[in-house]
Amino acid sequence: MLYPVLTQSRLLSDLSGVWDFKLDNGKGFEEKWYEKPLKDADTMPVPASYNDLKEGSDFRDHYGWVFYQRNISVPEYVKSQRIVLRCAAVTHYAMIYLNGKLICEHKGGFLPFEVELNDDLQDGDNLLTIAVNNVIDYTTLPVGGKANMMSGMMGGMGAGASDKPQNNPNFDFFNYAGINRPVRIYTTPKAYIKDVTLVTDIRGTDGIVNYQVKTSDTDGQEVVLQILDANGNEVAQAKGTSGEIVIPDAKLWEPYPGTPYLYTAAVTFGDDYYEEPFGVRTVRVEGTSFLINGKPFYFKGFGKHEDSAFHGRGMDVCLDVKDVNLIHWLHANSFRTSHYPYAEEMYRLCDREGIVIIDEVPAVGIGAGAGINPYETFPIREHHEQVIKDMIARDKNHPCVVMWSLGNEPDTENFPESAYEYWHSLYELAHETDPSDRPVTLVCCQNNYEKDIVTRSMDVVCINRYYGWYNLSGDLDAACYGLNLELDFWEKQNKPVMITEYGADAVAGIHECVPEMFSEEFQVEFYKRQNAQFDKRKFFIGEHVWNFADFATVQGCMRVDGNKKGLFTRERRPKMAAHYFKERWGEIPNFEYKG
Ligand code: E8X
Repeated sequence: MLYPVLTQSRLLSDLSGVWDFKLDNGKGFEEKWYEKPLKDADTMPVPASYNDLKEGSDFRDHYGWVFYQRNISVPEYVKSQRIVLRCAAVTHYAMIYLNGKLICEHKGGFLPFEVELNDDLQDGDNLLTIAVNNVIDYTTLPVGGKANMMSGMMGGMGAGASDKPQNNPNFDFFNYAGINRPVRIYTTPKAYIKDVTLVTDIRGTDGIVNYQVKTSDTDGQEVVLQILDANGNEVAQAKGTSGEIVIPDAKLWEPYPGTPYLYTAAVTFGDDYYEEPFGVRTVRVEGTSFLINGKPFYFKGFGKHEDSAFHGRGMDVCLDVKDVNLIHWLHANSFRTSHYPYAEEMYRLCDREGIVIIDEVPAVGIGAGAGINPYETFPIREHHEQVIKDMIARDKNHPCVVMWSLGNEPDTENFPESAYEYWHSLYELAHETDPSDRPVTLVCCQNNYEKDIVTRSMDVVCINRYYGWYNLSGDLDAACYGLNLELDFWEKQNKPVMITEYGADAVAGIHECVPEMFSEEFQVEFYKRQNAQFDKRKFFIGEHVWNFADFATVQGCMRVDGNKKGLFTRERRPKMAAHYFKERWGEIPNFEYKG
C-alpha cells in the first residue's frame, strides 16, 4: 500500500489535532453514538494512545470500545477526484462511520487501511466517528491471555478473582490503544496509481530495478517511470506497467556511516503522479553470513518499542528523529521493530539515515504454557497470514528493511511439530509474498534448543537469551558457561546466528562497587562478559540489546515502573551501558567484522 504523499496530482490533508472522545459505557452501539455528536465528550489528541492522557484507571485500564469523533468537509473543487480516508494505525480494531453509516472495519492495530469516501460524502460538514476496541485475546495479535504475563509468572494467582473484564497481555509491553497513527485524507485522479513495486539488484557497476506498477484501469493511459537521482535529475526511464531498468554507475544504499543513497521512482499514469524513494542494494544469506551488497554485515543495535511519556504508542516523529540520532551516537546500525510494525515515518527516516531494520509482525504471545497447544487452540492463523502480507505490502520498497520477522518468542518447545508446521508455512508465505525475497526469521525464546525444530529452519537463527538474568540470575560465570554450551550447539547448524534480545534491568542511578542485579554496573558487566563470548564465534552475526530504552509495561511483581532494560531511560538519558556500547560499537565496522 502506497504511503500518502502530496504530489502535483494528489492533495493530502492531515486530520491530526484534538478530537472529541468518549469511553464506551457499554451502551455506545446500542445508543448509536456514531450517529450524532458525542454528548459530554472529552478531548483527545490524534495521533496518540488515550491511556495516559486523562487521570484515572478508567482511561489507563479501559477495556473495550472508545469513540473518537470530528467533522470533516472537503472543498467542492476536489469532488471530481477520488477521495480516500486513510488510517495509518488504529489499535486494535476500528469501525469507521461517516454520517452514521458504517463505511469500513479493520482488525489489527499496527498497519494502515483506507476507504474511499466519494459515495458517502455530503456537502458541508460530515460527522466522522471512529470506534476503537482495545481487547486482546486468543484471536488477536498480539495475544491476550487468561491472566497477564506478570501474574502468570506467579502461577496466575488471583486471575479471575474480579468480574471486571480486563485485558491480560500475554506480552511485556503496555497495551496502549487508540488512534495511534495519523488519519489523513488524500485525493487521486479517478484513474490512479494503485501500487509500485521496486526490486533492486547490482550488476557490475550498474543498478538494476525491476519494477511493477499497478493501476486502477489497465487500458487507456500509459505508465511512465522515471528514475531520479538525489538531485532530482533523471538517470533512467521506462514505459509500461513492468520491466527492468538499468541505472548506469549506480550509487548504492549502504548503512551509515556508508552513504544511504536514495533514488526516486517518479511514476506517471494519465493525470496521476506518485514518487517513491528507494535505494539500490541487495540482501542475501550465504553460509553463515548475512550479506548486504555482497559484504558480510554485523548487526549492532537493539529491540525497540514505540513508547514514550504522554504519547504512549502514539506516533511521534520528534522522538523518532531523537532515537535515530542516539542510534548514530552509539555507532549502532540496526534495530528490530519489536514487537509490531512501526509507523511508516520511521522507515522513511531510516531509509534516509542508513539504519537497518528487521521488520516484525505483532505475533507475540503465542504460547499458553505447558499442556495447551496454542497452534490448536488459538484461532489466529488467518489473521497472522493477513498481517504478514499487509506488512510486506506496506514495507516492501524500503531499502532499510533487510529481514522479516514472523513473530516473537512463541512456544516452539512444548509442541515442536505443531510449531514447525505453523511457523514454517508462514516462512514460506513470507518468501512468496516478498517480491525482493528478503531473508525471513522467527525470534525464538530461551528454550530447550535441542527440542525446538523451527528456529533452526529459518534463514537467520534469532535467539533471545537471558543467561544471568531470568536464569542463573546474577551469576555471570555460570551465564557464560550456559551461553557457550548453547553456542556450541548453534555452531554445528551452519546458519548465521544473532542474538535479538539479551539484557538486564538497571534502574538509572543505582550504583554499586560490586555489580549486583539492577545496578548500572551489573548491566555493563552482563554485556561485557557475553559480548566477549560472541566475539569468539565467526557464525555470530549480530547483537541486539534488549532494549534501546526503558518502556512501559503491564504492572507486576517483576516490574518497577516499567521494564528497565533500556540502555537509555524512557526520557532518553544514557545509562552506563550506553557509554559502554558507544565505545564497543565504535570499534566494530558494519562489514567484515569477523573477516
Ligand atoms: C523481558 C523481555 C520482554 O520485554 C520482551 O518483550 C520479550 C523478554 C523476556 C523473555 N522477551 O522480559 O525483558 C523471558 C524469557 C525467560 C527465560
